[in-house]
Amino acid sequence: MAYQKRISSHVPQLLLLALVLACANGYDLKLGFYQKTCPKAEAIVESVTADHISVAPSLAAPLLRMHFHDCFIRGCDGSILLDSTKNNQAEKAGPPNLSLRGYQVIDAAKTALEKACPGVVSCADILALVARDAVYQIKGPYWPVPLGRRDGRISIALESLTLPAPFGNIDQLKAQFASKGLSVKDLVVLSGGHTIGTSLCSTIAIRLYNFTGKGDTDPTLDSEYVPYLKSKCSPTDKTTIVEMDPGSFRTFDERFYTNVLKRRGLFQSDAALLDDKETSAYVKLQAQSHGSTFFEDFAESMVKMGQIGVLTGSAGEIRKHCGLNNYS
Ligand code: HEM
Ligand SMILES: *[C@@H]1O[C@H](CO)[C@@H](O)[C@H](O)[C@H]1NC(C)=O
Ligand SMILES: CC(=O)N[C@H]1CO[C@H](CO)[C@@H](O)[C@@H]1O
Repeated sequence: MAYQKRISSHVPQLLLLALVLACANGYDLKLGFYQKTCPKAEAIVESVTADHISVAPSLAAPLLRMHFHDCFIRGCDGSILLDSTKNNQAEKAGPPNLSLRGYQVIDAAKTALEKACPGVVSCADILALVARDAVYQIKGPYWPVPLGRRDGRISIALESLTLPAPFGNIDQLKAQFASKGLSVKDLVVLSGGHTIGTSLCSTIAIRLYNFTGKGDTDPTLDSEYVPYLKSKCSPTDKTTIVEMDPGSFRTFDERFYTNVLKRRGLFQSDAALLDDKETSAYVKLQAQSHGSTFFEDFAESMVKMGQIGVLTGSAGEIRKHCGLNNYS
């Protein structure tokens, strides 16, 4: 109920966004794609996601990140969901996978959907919906999800190394986003996803303890913040996690930008947002205006991200199990 009420308060913006989508040429996905073939599809995913997020709200972050990883490798085709096989190490087995979790939510939604309408709803669409519903469930922004993605058959561990790296500089990040058809604005807006969730200490160890190989700390990191991070993360720690946005890591808000502006972004890739005129202007604007346009911007950029390299029509397949190709 609360869910419905919160959506209706966003109706004007959502209608506008939906209109923009409907008018945009070249997009093969459609809002309400399953209306005839599986009318309850979106409601089923929403309900399964709510069941999980209500008991484990911290799953929203890795589920959002999972959708990002899926879209950046081979397009949003569910390739991140495929399991490794005897002859193939899948994306899941790549180094950035270590902290991805929440696959059980996707599988639970798939099981419910296969019961309601077998062979109809793709795993790639399920992931796109779950990411949206999970973020909305923790009171983040809501965005319309055009559907009709089909599932890819290929997933290669090594390709996960092409994801943007936490030590990427601004030029690298801009180029990586541009190669997916995403703008500089999309980069700074979507980086705001780091307002929720956690990171492994090992991801920031070099930045804290051996930045240039001389036992030093990244000088761009707020020196008053360094002792806090060091107290959480020892140099060799492989398992501890730190909050991306301390004190507010479960809340989807503009605090990411406040942190970055204070030079407390956890990754070099977050700090790098201060190294470009457009991205740093956006960081400042959101930090100083308490995120005046962050939710709308995030919604818009997520819709764009969700369209990267999608398979539609008769390409790919509708997997029966999200971890397996149908004929593997
Ligand atoms: C701009 C390039 C990006 C880089 C370099 C990057 C890098 C990372 C890294 C290294 C982690 C922590 C992994 C770990 O050690 O546990 C992480 C976590 C996360 N990322 Fe990103 N990311 C980027 C963009 C995005 C985007 C576009 C989104 C979604 C819109 C996103 C959402 C998240 C979330 C929610 C987490 C927390 C996951 C959790 O709590 O388990 N990131 N990211
Ligand atoms: C720091 O980096 C240097 C150069 O890469 C390396 O030789 C040294 O072993 C590292 N120190 C630690 C404590 O990892
Ligand atoms: C769950 C899973 O597949 N984990 C793998 C993540 O990647 C590392 C190596 O990069 C593997 O050792 C894990 O088994």
